Amino acid sequence: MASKKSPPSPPAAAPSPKLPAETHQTAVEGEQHLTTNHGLPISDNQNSLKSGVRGAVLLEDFILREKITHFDHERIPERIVHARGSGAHGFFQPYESAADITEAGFLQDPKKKTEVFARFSTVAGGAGSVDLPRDVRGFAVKFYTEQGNFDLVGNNIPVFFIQDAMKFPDVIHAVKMEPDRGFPQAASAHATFWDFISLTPESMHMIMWAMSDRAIPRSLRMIEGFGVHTFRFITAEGMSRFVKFHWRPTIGSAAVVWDEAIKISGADPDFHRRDLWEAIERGDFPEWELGVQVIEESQAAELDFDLLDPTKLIPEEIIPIRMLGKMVLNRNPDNHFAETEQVAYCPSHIVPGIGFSDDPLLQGRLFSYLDTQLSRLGGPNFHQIPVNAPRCPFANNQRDGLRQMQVHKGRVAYEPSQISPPGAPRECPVHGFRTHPETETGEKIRKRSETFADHYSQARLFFRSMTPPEQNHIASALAFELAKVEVVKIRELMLGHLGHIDADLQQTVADALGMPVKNSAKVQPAVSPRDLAPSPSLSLIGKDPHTLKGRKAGILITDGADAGQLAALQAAFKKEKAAVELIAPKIGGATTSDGTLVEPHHSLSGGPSVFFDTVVILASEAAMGDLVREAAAVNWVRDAFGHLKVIGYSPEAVPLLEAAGVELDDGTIALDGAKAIKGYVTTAKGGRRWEREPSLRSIG
Ligand code: HDE
Repeated sequence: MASKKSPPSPPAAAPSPKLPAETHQTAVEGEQHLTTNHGLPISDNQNSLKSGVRGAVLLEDFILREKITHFDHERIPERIVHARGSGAHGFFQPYESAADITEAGFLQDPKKKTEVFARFSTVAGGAGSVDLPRDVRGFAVKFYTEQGNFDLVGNNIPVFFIQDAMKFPDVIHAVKMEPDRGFPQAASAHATFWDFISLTPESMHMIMWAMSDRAIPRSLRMIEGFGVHTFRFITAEGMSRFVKFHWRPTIGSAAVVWDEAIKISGADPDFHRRDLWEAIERGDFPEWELGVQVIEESQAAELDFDLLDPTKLIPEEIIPIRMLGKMVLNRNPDNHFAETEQVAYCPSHIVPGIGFSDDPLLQGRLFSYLDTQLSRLGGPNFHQIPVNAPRCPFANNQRDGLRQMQVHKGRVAYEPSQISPPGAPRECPVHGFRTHPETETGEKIRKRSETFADHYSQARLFFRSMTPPEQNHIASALAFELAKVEVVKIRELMLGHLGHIDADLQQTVADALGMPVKNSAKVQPAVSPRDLAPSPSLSLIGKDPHTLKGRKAGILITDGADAGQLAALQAAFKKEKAAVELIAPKIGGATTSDGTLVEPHHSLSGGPSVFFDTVVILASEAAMGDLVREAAAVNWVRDAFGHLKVIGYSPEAVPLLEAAGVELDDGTIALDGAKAIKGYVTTAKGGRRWEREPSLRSIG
C-alpha cells in the first residue's frame, strides 16, 4: 500500500512515461514472445507489480521474483585455479596417419577433421582479473573424437613448480591472494609465494620460465603449449612409447615487455580475450601445430633425468618434435558462460592409443578435475552440458543425480540382464579402452625418487639458452618480484638458489635489489648442478619469425595527414596480413589531405600505443601545436619508443617525437616517399628493437 504521507499518485488514466520505441520492445504478430521459464508470455518487462504507480511492490509479482531469483544464482563457483579463461571452437586435422605410433582414431586419417574446443587461461587470478599478469597460461583442448573426448590439458610452459600432487594445494595457496588481507590479486610478487618457492628447490626450473617473457605473452594466438607430463602412445599392436606433447603457433611466439604489460592491464584488462575474439571475427584464425617428442622405452633410461619428473624437459635438439597435424580455431563461442565457463577439461579423458605415465603429478591430476567439477558444475551430470558432451554416441547405466537432463527409458539400468531390450549398452573388449599393462612393483612408500633430485641443472640450461635481452628480462622480473617481498630472509634464500643456477644472474639480481651477494643464504643442493648443452629452441627471440602476420599496427592520424600515405600503409599492412587500427585525437574523425573524413577505431586516450606491435604517426604540421602539449599524444610516442617498437613517422611529426624524448635510431623511420614505406614495413617485420633497450631501462 502507498503511504498516506506520500504525494498523491497521478490519476490512473495518465499515460505512463514512454521509453524510446527502440528500447521498449514489444512483439509483433508472429514474433517470439518473452516468457517466464515456464512458458507464460510476459506482457510488461519494464515494471514490477505495484499497488499504484508509486506504491509498494507486491510479493505476488512472481514474474519479478523468478527473474531476480535466476539472476541471484547466475554465478557458479569459479575454478580454484585457471579461473580466468577465453575459449574458441575449431578443428584438428592430422597431416598424415600416425598409426606407426598410436592407434588414436583422430590421428589416423589426414582427410578427417575432429571438432575441438580450446580454453586459454591465467592460473592465479580470479575470473574477473586482468589478462596480462605475470603468470603461466593454461592451454586446454578438448578433442571431440569418435572414440570419446580426448582432453589435452596443458600449459604454455613445459615444466611445473612441483613434482608431486601432494604439494599442489600448497603452491596454489602460496601464490593466490593472501588469505587474511585478500590481496594481491593475480600476482606472484608477494611474500607467501616466494616464501614457499624459496623453500622448494624443485621449483627453480619453473621459476626461470615464469620469470621469462613466456609469462607475459603478446597474444594467446602466439603461445606455445605443452602437455608437461610424459604420456604414452600405444599402437594397435600394443607397442608403447613415451611422448611429450607440444603445440606450436604457426605465426610464431612473441611477448610484451613488462612495462607494457602493466600499462595494458589498465588500458584494456581484456587485452588477450579481445585479441582472440577479434582475430577470429575478422577471419584471421589462430592455428597451432600439434607435435610429439617420441621416446622409446629403452631410450628413457639413457636420458640424464627422469621422464616421470614434471620439472624437466627434453631439449628438441636431443629429441626433435614430430608434427602430427594442425588445430585451427575458427569460431567464437556463442555464449561465454555456457561454453568457456562451463567447459570441464579432465586429464583422465583419453582415448585408445594414448596412456598415462606414472608421473606423480599427473596421477594426482587424474583425480582432481572430476572432483572439482562435481562441485563447480553442480553434480555428476555436467557431461550433458553441450560443450562437454561427446559428439559420438554415449550410453551406460548411470542414472539420476542433480541436473539430470536425459530421460532414460526402460526398467533395466544394470547389466548383465536377460530382460534388457536389444541394443542395450554392453562392454566392448575389442575397441574398448585398455590400460597399457605396465608392470608395477615396489613397496608402499611415501618418498621422492632420487632420480628427481637435480633441481638446478635444467634451470641453468634454460637461463643459458636465452638471448641477452631475455636473460635481462629474467633478472628484472626476479628483482621486481623479490622487491615486493618485505621479508629479507626470503630474498636472501632466493639469492642462494640463484647462485646455483648462474653466478652472473645471482650478482645481477643482488645488484638490482641493492643487496650484497655475500648475504645470500647457503643452499646445499641435493645434487650438484651440471652444465648441460644450451637449447636455442627454448628462446623466443632466437626463433622470432620476423613477420607482421597476425600482428597489429596502429596509425595515429591528425587533420591534414597525407591521404596517399595512409592508403599506401593500409595496403602494405594488408599485404603482410597484419591488422591495422587508426587513432585520432578525437573519435569524431580526422580530415586527411584529400578532404576525406576518416573515422578512427580509437581516440588518443582510448587507444594507447601499447595495443600495437608497430606504430606510425601521420600528422600535419598544423596539428603539432596541439599534440606536443597533449600528454596522451606524448605518452603514445614515448611508450612506443620505450617498448622498443618500430616507429614510422611523417616528417611533420618530428616535434612530437622530440617532445616524447625519442632518439632517432634504425627503428625510427621517416616516411618521406613510397620507398620509405617499404623500408619501414621490412624493419617492422623484424619486431622489437632489442638493441634500444639497455639505453632506456636498467635491470630491476
Ligand atoms: Fe590443473 N587444475 N592441476 N594443471 N589445470 C585445474 O580443474 C590440478 C596442473 C590446468 O581451462 C582444476 O576444472 C592439480 C598442471 C589447466 O578449464 C583443478 C594439479 C597443468 C586448467 C586442477 C594440477 C595443469 C587446470 C581447476 C597438480 C599443466 C584449466 C578447475 C597435481 C599440464 C582448464 C578445473 C580449463 C585446472 C588441479 C597441475 C593445467 C583444481 C591437483 C601440471 C590448463 O582440478
